Amino acid sequence: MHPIAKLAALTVSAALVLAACGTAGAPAAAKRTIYMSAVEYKGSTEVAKEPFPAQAVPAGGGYQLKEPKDGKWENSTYRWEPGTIVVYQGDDVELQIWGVNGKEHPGRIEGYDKAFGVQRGQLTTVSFKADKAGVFRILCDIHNPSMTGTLVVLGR
Ligand SMILES: [Cu+2]
Repeated sequence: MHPIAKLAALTVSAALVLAACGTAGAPAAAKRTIYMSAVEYKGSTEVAKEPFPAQAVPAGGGYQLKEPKDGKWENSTYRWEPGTIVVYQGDDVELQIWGVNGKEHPGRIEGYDKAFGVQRGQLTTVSFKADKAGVFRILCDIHNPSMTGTLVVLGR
């Protein structure tokens, strides 16, 4: 498994273990400021080294593959970074999201009716009370399905 994938799996595992442990020892509600970014991972190589992929790119805008130009081809994917955030129910959450790549990202948090927009080179603040426990998707409406993060709200 790729080290990044392993780290992501461990992060999700840790969140699930915390969720399964229940409420014993949960800290008092607090303000949680979490710093995130809207990023685009890019990779490239030459046709002479690796053939251009024949597999179609999944629809939704989250994955991009550029046809070879001057013998070189590129690919990229958009992500929220970090992809998983964990808070406790009752916390006042403030997401500070910096737009690194992509002109804009119309985002929203499912289950919290929270919509927001992130622009390149700008900081967007998303504030809400985590009053519902559960696992919620953080979506970008134009970079599906890769730009899907996870908000884990641990119950009390
Ligand atoms: Cu996006």
